[in-house]
Order: sequence, then C-alpha cells, then structure tokens
Amino acid sequence: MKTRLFTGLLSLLIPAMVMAGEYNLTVDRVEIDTGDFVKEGIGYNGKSPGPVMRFKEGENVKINVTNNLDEMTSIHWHGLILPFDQDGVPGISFPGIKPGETFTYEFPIQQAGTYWFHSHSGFQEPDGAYGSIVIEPEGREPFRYDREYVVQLTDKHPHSGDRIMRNLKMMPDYYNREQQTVGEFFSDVSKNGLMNTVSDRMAWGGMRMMKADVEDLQGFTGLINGKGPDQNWTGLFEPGERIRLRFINSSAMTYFDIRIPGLDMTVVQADGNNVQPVSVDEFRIGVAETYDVIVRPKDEQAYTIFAESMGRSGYARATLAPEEGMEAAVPQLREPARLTMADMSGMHGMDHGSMAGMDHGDMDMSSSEGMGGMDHSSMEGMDHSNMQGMDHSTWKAWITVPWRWVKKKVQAIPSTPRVVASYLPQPMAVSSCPTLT
Ligand SMILES: [Cu+2]
Repeated sequence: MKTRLFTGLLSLLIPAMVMAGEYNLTVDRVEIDTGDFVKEGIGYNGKSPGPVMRFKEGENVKINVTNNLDEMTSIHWHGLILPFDQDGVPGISFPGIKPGETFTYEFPIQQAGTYWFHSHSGFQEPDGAYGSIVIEPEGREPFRYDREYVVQLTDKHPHSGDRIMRNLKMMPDYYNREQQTVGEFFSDVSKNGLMNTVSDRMAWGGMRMMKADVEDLQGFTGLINGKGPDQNWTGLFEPGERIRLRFINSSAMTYFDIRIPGLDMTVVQADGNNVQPVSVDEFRIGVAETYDVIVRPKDEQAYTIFAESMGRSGYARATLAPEEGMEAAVPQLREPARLTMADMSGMHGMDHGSMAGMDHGDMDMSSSEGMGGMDHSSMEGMDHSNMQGMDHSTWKAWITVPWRWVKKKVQAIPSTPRVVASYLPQPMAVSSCPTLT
C-alpha cells in the first residue's frame, strides 16, 4: 500500500519537474508617440513595442493572449520551433483570436537566443504589434557579458499599414523621396557625356526600374525600443563592462546599417544562433533579422547607437551612457546609394513570384547563365516570346550601344506600360517575415 502511494506521488511529481511558465499578453489599441508625430496603433500589454518575454530553454510555456481589439488577431513567434497550430495566420494553421477572446498558446522551448514576436493579421505588425523574446540557454553561454539590452528597431510611418499598401499598389514609388532629378541628369551629362547618360536613362526606363529604388517606404521615423531619435532611448553601463546588445529589426520595410562610433562590436549571435565571434564597426540588419553584439565601453562617456536606413532617408538613434541624460554626437546621414546595372545582374536566386504581367520581350537573352535559381513559377502573363536564354551581361551593353539601337528598342516598348502589377510589393505581413520560421 505504502509503495503504491509512493509511486502515485512520484508520478504526480515527475510532470511538475518539467519547468512550466505561464504568461499573459493583451492586444490593445495604444498611442504611439515617436517624438515627430503621435498616432493610434496596436500594442501588447498596453504598449508598443510589447514586453520582452523571457523564457528558459527546456520549459513548457503557456501564453494566454487576450484580444482587446475589435478585429481578429494572431501571433507569430518569429524564429521559434513549435507545433504548426501554435502559430500562423488565422484560418490557415489555427482559427485566429476573435475580438474579446483569449487563446492559449502552449509549446516547449527548444532553443535559446534572441527572437521576437508580432501579429500575423493584416497590418497590425507595422501598426505597432511586436515585442521581443529572450531565451536563456540550459547550459552556459559561450561568451561573457555583464549586462544586456534588447535594441528593437522599427520604421514608424505616420500612415497606417493598409494606407501604405494601398498607395504602393497604385504607385510603387509613392514614398520615394530620392528620385533622380533633371539636375542629376545634367551633372551626369557633364561627367559621362550626353549619349552615355541618355542611353543609361533609357536602359533603366526600359526595365521599368529606378536607380533610386532602394527603399519602398520613406518618410518614417526610426524607433529604438519605441523611442524616436529625439526621445533617445538610453542604456546605462559602468565603464569596463561587457554589454550584450540584442538587435532586432522589427521594421515593416527598412534595412538598417548600424554602428556605434567609438566602439567595436563583436557579433556573437545571428538569428538566435551562436556564431564564431567577429569584430565589426558596422553591420547591416535586414527586416526581421536579429544580431547579438558585445561592446565594451571603457571610458566614462556617452556613445550613440546609430542605425541609418539603407536608403539613407532616415535613422534610429539611441545612447549607451554611464548616466541618464548624457549624449554623444549624432552622425550625419550619408549620401543615398544609387542602384547600378551590376545590382540588376546580381539577381541570382531572385524570386519574381509577384512580377505578374512583366514583359521581357525586348531582352536579348542568348544564354541562361547568370540567372541560377530564379523562380518564374508564378509569373502570370509574362511574355517570354523573344527570350532565347537569358544573359544579363547584355543589359550592360545597353549603356554603350549606339543611340539608334537604343531608340529602336525604346520604341518597341508598348506605349501603355503593362506596369503596375509588376511593381507590386510583397504584402507587408509576409515581407516582415522572410524566414517564416
Ligand atoms: Cu516574423
């Protein structure tokens, strides 16, 4: 009898030995103040960004998500390994969380590192519905640090996500503030000659491309942990400490180039995976990526974390300092980059899935080299009639070909361009989630 009682008690205890954590999240309408503008958005637990969720590798988590919106919501646990029905878009892998409803996500934590979460419904994520995840490993970290901060970036625009999408669908360069100008044409003429400049412009026009097409969304305010450049989020340190910065790019569209003038950064983790440490003075973070770096400020001074957008149209800024209120110089934005023909021929592995209606009829494609891995599977309406093997090296020739040849080619382009569809950006909910893990 005693033995049976003991075994019974033991069996009750064993499941309890697996760590379990229970967490609550509410999805709320919130006010977002960037310092440049104030707008209504969506957040978690009353704030945008939402909280830092701290899990432990090996624990089973239960996360009760209560939807206080008047629309459906859902959460994507970005980068986490979990059962399919604990993630995803409403109606695809799970039913979604209806207004007023609480859904309990439940999954084991099988990894460690820096991750994040965001809404997977409509444009809630660009509207503010994102937060960060920090998972402590079961064993020791392979690197040392004395303190850590999450540094979560976003590109907050005064327009709502669905308005941005509507505008981009009508006009792909709607938000582009770095268009080429007549002035630039004349300065190119004086540098490269009239014929070269004209044929260059014709070549780009022929491809329906723009050299200035580096960023789809300009006019945003870069935020770090919800703070605009003037609000200056600040992380404190004692000189000599090693600080782990967990960078997360939660932007809808913006790639950032990050540097901390005066400090070397040692990258120790990428997308939650430990990497061979590498020391850099600047790194580029794509949409949805995470990078962990360690810095060691030795002086009693402030340092600026400067995150400049890839198109140089905006930035996010924060500070590391020994005391609240200290600040360092903020660098100027550098000159915006222009795309070149080399960028156009570097399209290996590019997915043209959304280029419906594109007309490649005027391209002379004598070899299929150079387009390895291209996915043409969903290019509806594409005219391949004159494509005999594609060779992008001929695109370069467009720059130097005689004027008459260019003119002929240009005239061959239909006067009503079959355009808009070919420029359709990926829906933002998808582009904010390139790895869909
Ligand atoms: Cu994601």
